[in-house]
Amino acid sequence: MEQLLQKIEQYKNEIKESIAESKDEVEAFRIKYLGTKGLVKTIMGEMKNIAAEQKREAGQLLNEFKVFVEEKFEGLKTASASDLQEDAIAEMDLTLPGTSDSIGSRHPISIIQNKIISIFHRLGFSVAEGPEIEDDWHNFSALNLPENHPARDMQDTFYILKNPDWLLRTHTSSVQIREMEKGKLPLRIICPGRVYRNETISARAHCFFNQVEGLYIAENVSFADLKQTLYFFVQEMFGTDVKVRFRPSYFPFTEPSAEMDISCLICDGKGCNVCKKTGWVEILGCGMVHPKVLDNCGIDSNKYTGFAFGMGVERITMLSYQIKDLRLFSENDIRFLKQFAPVT
Ligand code: 2NM
Repeated sequence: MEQLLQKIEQYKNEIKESIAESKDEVEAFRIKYLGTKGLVKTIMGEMKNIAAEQKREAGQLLNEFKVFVEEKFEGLKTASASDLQEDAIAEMDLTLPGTSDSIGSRHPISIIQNKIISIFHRLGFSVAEGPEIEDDWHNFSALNLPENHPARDMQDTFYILKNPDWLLRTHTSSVQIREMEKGKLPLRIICPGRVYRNETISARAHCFFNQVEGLYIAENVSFADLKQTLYFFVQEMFGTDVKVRFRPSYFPFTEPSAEMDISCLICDGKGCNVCKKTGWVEILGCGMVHPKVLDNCGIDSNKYTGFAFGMGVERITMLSYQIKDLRLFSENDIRFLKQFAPVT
């Protein structure tokens, strides 16, 4: 027993001093002390030479010794690992430029839609939104589209077959009807959003696209207010050099109605493919809200007047970035999308 105690003390001192400078040396320590033929196993074998009345005490001592060796082994392992790490850091060139994360980019439709919203925001318009699945009243009837109007045709409108009173909205005017029905005047809103029309998909048309429609209703709103508002919009959107013209037009929901052209940005009005050699490109439709529409929404058309306008966001985006095929907007080709301003 005395002998065993002495031996253990001796080994403990030896082990305490052990160092390991590499993985191999750590492994050598393990084999020497903790392996199947290692010192701990050997010394455990000496239990059989211990007198029965001392076995209990000796067993405890040996166990403590085993734990001591295991703890030393764990210590060597972590020390050598952090040594390796320090070596790696020492070899690292901290002056090299970092690799930056890819943060993606805004969709061009979103960029232009946000720009349109911010221009009208400065004129006191706020954003209103509504459902994409609409009923016949908000999408057609309230807007003075007669029962037999071609726009209601199955060929242009996606109807929800389960309930033919329901459809996918064909313009965001339906949102404006909902806002007028709330009865809070004056009203000054723009309605951005996706609309649906059953058209053959081509470079210039799609079955879904985005619109921004505007509406201003108050006492004494005039066509001059409409012209000045849209003129301001065009200058902010395309710059102060661009020219505008209004042409008379027809919509069931406005009277009088007009379409607005801007001088062609591509050829500066000289004539090219984009403007079909006319020097002008159409960018929106507008007019004074038809008294019948106001009445349909419970607004007194003798007291109030208003103007409205509607534009296609895809069209304005194509003009802004010279994009020739609007199918690019919905195909999610990363080579196209990554060309636009990064998200900030
Ligand atoms: C256009 C052109 C002209 C329009 C009318 C209305 C409403 F709800 F007030 F009657 N909203 N939008 C309108 C007028 C839209 O888009 C080419």
